[in-house]
Amino acid sequence: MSYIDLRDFIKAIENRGELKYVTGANWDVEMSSIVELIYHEGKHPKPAVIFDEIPGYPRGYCTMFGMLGSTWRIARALGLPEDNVEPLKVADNWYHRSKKLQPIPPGFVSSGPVMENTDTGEKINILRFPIPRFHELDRSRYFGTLHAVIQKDPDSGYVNLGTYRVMVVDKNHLALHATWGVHGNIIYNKYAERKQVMPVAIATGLEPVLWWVSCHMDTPWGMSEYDDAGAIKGAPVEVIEGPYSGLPIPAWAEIVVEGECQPGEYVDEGPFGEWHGYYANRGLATVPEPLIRIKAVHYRTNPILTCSQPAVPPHVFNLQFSVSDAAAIRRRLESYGIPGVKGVWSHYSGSGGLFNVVSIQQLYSGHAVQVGTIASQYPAHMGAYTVVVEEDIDPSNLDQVLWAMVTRARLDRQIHIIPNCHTNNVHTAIPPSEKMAGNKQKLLTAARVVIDACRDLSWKDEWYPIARMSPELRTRLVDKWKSVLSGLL
Ligand SMILES: Cc1cc2nc3c(=O)[nH]c(=O)nc-3n(C[C@H](O)[C@H](O)[C@H](O)COP(=O)(O)O)c2cc1C
Ligand SMILES: [Mn+2]
Repeated sequence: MSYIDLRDFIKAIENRGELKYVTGANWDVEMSSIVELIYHEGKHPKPAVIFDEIPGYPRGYCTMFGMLGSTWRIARALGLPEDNVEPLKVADNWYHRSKKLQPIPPGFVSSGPVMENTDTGEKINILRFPIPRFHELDRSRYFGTLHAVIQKDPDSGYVNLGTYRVMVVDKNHLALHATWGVHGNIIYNKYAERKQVMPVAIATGLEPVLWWVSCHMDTPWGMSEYDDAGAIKGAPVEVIEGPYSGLPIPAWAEIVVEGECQPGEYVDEGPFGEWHGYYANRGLATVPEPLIRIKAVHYRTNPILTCSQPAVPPHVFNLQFSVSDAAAIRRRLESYGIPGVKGVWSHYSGSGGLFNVVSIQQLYSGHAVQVGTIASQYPAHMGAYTVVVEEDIDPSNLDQVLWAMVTRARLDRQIHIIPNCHTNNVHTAIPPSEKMAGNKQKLLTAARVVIDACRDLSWKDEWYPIARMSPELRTRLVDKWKSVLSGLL
């Protein structure tokens, strides 16, 4: 990989012309909202944004948003070809590369840049960093939004990295929000049931591969995201044994917090605007979540706090989920031995993960339903629509997908509602009253829908001809009528 840390990656972004420096923006909703404007309303490719000279903070204490907000940045981060960075091409390249990866465990080193400064005891003050408050209705500032929460499974000893938002409680306490079913929640519950203290580390200012593996659902339970990151990087991730937690912490991160959760210690968390554009846990009410007591903060000189701004899509991290989910779904279909899959895309206006399209060459009856049903279960935590289209439809082109949906499906037969699938407490169509039993959260399920937008193979010989110009006519026309068409197409 051509970069070792975030700073190296930033240099490459700058050389490419995809970096924007902004000075003078406030930590209180200004930085995040500027990013929201760019990502919701701006033109592609959208820049990574570094904020410096944040009022109340020393020059050099920066934040960075949009690390992987363009297809070129994703391609560069994952070691993919950079000549064609069309979204579907990048997803396709990632699918082919990800199939061949072999895990590489992390390598321990005695020290690294993150140890340039360490605060402990009275010196601990998490607010020494320009931590944003992200949305106008958020109550608190969030330290962890583009980061890894590092925990060890007490049974197997495997080390998990996951992006679970981390709220500032006060200068030496944080709150952890790991929803049901995510690996960090499973691990937390094990310590809590045994009434044991859980060591935890939070690393931010990550290089892009560590961020990629931490926030996507692709790494299975029991496999360390460190090993997955090593596979992508082609070399072990350098880690230091955290002096206060015993956990392996990334040597090249910008900031690492070491801390612990005491059994039974909770604190009010939220509200926080989420990835699908809503305050969806219990609306604007707070929810008790595990408290983290900070034991030590390690950081580089002039640290860069990396951030994500969840918002109404399209937002700053939708694109990377489109690429990751597309490849993950395709590999899962393949692992079932299913033939004929031509392409997969997860639409970013579907919040990333909630509107997924698979194109297939139909090879047998029921093929589309088989594909759709399996694909519908990824991502595991929450799902909505999976649309299966034929191979003449580009799954990333919503115009084409909609055309197939409205013309090729017999609606009474080809929309399949699968009830009782897993969902979690941030489902936006379940009212708050149904999420609670007294003051206890209920376990929830919800339906997922498979739309088979493929023509029925059983009368293939009679399919209505398509009134679409042939590729030959197109090529001839574009050539002959260049003078009329140039600038119009
Ligand atoms: C910006 C961002 C914020 C996220 N916040 C949370 C969160 O607060 N809680 C959570 O459970 N998952 C959150 N996720 C999703 C998890 O990171 C994702 O499910 C990941 O797979 C978790 O790792 P795991 O599979 O090891 O559990 C977030 C993802 C992103 C990109
Ligand atoms: Mn995991």
